[in-house]
Amino acid sequence: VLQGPDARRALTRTFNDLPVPDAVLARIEATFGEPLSPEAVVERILADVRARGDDALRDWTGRLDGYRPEVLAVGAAELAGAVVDEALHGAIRTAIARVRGFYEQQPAHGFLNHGPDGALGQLVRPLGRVGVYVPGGLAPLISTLIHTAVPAQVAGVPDIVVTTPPARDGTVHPAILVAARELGLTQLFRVGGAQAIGALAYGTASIPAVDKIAGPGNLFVVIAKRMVYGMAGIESLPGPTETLVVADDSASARFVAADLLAQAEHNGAEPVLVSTSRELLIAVQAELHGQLEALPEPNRSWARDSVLARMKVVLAGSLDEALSLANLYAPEHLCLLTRDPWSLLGQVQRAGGVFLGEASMEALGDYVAGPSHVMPTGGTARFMSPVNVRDFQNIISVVGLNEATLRRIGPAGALLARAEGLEAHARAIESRLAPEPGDTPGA
Ligand code: HSO
Ligand code: ZN
Repeated sequence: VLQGPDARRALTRTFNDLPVPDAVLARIEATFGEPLSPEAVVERILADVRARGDDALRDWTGRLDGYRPEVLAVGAAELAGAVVDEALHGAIRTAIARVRGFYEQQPAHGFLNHGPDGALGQLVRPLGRVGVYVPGGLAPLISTLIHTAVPAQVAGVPDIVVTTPPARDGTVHPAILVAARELGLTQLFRVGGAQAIGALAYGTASIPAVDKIAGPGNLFVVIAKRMVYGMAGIESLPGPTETLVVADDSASARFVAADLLAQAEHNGAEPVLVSTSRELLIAVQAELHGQLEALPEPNRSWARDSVLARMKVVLAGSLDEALSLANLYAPEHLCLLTRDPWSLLGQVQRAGGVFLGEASMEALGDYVAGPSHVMPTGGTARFMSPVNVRDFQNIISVVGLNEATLRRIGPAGALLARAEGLEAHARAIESRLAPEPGDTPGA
């Protein structure tokens, strides 16, 4: 149990060091026959995708995912034929409707003010083509497709391309196909990992290059997104998930443990518990143990790995200190299980999402609460936000001034231009201030 300065130290993160688990390094060495850094692996894959396009995608998918897809695109018949049971189908519809309903409330318009100066404003336009990365790996993340594509659709993006790694038999999970169909998406490709990010950034014969790539992924996907940034836009760098629970003595140890374990079953997850009550910490310890034992495999191993390898437990002197630690850590999820969570909201400065009270557990947020579950991880909530409509729009500044304004502010512009040593700039302004015969009159 960490306290005081030790807790501050343990919850301080530097974004530049993406933690690389030993298991990842071991897998790299087994795959490549030499000890490479994850960055070196991603560089290799990206360069190959850029040089050889679809063939590189096929080869890397075969090598890393265990299936070599001859045809990368999911065909129309496969998409149309996917079936899940009625109840799951209904839940998919519910999730889509809830997420859409949430993003339709996000203010996302521009402004154009016609005033005495003429007109100044911002045009807001949807991006043209967006890539959505849906992780495969341990679980088929149906919800991630919904939670990334819907904000893009609400933004008005006309063209959405989805990539997701195939299972070892080459299939894409039927629920992902059904969700895609419900969303009206038709461009799906069975390719994942860094190679998928490369394909979306550079384009290949099968996969069109996109303007922006969104969606969470493993370490290799995150590194690839960092490396292609500039070729394509990147919404943020969501990686392994974290949940920080702030609990006081009123919290239910059963719920606290359940929420920590829910996120712990994600690969590489980091559960953090900050409590003002020593009794609660002890009770949660026992609950974690019991609930872990009760989980089926493989979930128990996944969750146990996160708890044993990365869980942090902090005893805070007050709720103020708990919130200050939470802001320092900047968690993807901040869960407030306290007597009066609303009274703490004003102190929340850095988090991907804040979940207030027992009826708002983060697991519900993963599916049907409304806001996208694609949130900044690894401390990037210091400067990034959850996926939202604005990620899928660009802003165009509008300048439409009139003659009177030109006369008023032109001299200041010319003066600044000369101070920068940029004579042609100054003259461009002054030519309008002193028009010559034959110039068209100003607006
Ligand atoms: N909690 C994960 C998202 C997710 N959970 C998808 C279940 N499915 C990252 O925020
Ligand atoms: Zn989750």
